[in-house]
Amino acid sequence: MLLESIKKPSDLKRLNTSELNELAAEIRNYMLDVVSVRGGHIASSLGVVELTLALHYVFNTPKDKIIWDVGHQCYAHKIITGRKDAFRTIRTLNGLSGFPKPSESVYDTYCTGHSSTSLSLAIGEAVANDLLKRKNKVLAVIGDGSIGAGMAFEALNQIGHLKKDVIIILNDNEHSISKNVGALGRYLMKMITDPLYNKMRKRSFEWIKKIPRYGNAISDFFIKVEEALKGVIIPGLLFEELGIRYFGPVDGHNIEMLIEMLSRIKHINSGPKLLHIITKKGKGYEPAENNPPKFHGIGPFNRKNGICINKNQLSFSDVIGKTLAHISTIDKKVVAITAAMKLGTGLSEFEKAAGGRLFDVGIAEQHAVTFAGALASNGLKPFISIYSTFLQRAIDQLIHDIGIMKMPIKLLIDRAGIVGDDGETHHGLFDISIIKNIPNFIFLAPSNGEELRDMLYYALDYTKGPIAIRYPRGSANSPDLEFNKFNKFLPGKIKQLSEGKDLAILAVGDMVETALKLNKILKEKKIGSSVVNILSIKPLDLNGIEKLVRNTKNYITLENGYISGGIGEYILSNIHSDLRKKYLLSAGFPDEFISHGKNAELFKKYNIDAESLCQRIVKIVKEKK
Ligand SMILES: Cc1ncc(C[n+]2csc(CCOP(=O)(O)OP(=O)(O)O)c2C)c(N)n1
Repeated sequence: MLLESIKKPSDLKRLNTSELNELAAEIRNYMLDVVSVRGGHIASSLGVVELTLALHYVFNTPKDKIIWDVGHQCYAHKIITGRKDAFRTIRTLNGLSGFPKPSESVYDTYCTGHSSTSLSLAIGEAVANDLLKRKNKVLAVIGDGSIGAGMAFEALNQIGHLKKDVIIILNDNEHSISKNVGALGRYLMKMITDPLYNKMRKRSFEWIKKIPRYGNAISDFFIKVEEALKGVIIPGLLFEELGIRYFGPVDGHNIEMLIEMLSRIKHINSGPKLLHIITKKGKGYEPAENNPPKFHGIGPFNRKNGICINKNQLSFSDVIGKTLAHISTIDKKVVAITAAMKLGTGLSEFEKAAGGRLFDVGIAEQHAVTFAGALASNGLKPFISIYSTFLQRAIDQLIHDIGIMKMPIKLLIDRAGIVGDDGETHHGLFDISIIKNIPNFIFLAPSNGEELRDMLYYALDYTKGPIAIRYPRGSANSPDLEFNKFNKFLPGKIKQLSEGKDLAILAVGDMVETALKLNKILKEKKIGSSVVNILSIKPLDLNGIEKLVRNTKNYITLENGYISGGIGEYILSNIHSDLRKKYLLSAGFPDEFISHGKNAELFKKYNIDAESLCQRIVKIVKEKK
């Protein structure tokens, strides 16, 4: 096994091309072994094995810096940078992160997880290099999906302007998670298939082969000649026009060619360069090659046939897709919007029913929100679904383009709360504190699929302003739900689920389940509790809460979000002052970034599972006496 001998990237340098290819196969095999058990972002990682080897072979990492955009494709990088054995623990509590993390390794330049940050980081590095008189190389590896995001364009704008020594590797596999969308994607596709571009590709490779690896004066001369020629062959080439020298497209699975190209590009010291490589998402594993969206981010699967191991229960996202699919047939004003997350948000179901009324805007959360605002202002009914963590990108749009003008969008906040194995870049812990503070919003949190469905029907006909609904990852606990029926829902009313005089448990969203478990455990200790499902974060039923708390000895709040700025804090500062002394605790997450692990493990770690809460309550009550 060659892999056993690779303890650090410099070990690659003694391998020849055929050994590097052998190593690539071993890495794929190992990755599949681990990820079929742990789950993870296998398709993107399988696609960049050769690229990873070529980059570490040609460049002098960690001095030269590789910045992986999103970072979900970093598995081969982790394996060859001294973390081969630890890779078995990926995405588990206290194990390796599924994304680059500088605290884990000097080879991980930045924490990433959200897309399209690599180009800004790279130009920042390059400017710092200049100012600090450092000579190292800076590389950003960005996919064809991620380069379409606004933030990447903003960085390209500056990169082309400043003309610093930045190397961009554009990893083009024609996919974001699903098939890539948008005009830039179309443009890249044209480059790959158009005969004119193909001619230019050959020429680009021939010319770069003529650039001497050493000797700046000579290479400058060759660059000028090549530039003049490129200008004649394809005057409108987007990147060239922006001031970024374009090379490619080349086969991203051909290690020899990658090494050749990268070695020569490395020695062009002036100005930004972009190497366009073509890869296959899921390369080397047939089920993933055949279905890249399924294997983009996947739970444990049977390695032999690619079938997922966990049985599919109806998730909150499924409820969204199925309910909206039905609603779309009865109301033609309904449209749905996704920012490159059609599958994860359940909206592929809507697409089947409503076809042209699903808009996938690409990785463009900010644009998605403002776009939805304009649709709403024209009388359409936009349901826009975004994961809580990615919605952080669009906070200004929610305030400026939606809140102020009371645009009646229906904002579906998926993966709200902790999301488990993806960890700190992906937990959705900020939305409560932000959205409940934007005036004019109604803000709801169902605890199960039935409530979510009823809220969707309510949102359909609500036109006075925006409605946001937050719901977690995972099972909606509503197995036989029907989507063409609903119960009338009205915001601003709590729902009491049990009665007890000792403690009021005020719970939001998926924490209602924890509250019910807690109620049972407390009962065994002869402590009676009233469990309350808050349902409506805004307007909050403060009267209902006060009435209930008045009749119980103490109260606590439970939410899947940060304590600071959360609902518990809000209730404590707004509840009648007489009742404040009944407050015991606000359960939620403390002021720190929450790492990865199973949700249950994380709740336990932060003492917000039912058993820990019971112990905390008993202790506080004792201390109070
Ligand atoms: C701001 C943001 N929105 C959405 C996502 C979810 N997401 C993760 S990877 C990905 C697709 C990236 O496509 P591409 O850059 O082409 O990389 P590939 O996986 O195809 O290699 C998306 C949409 C994200 N990470 N960040």
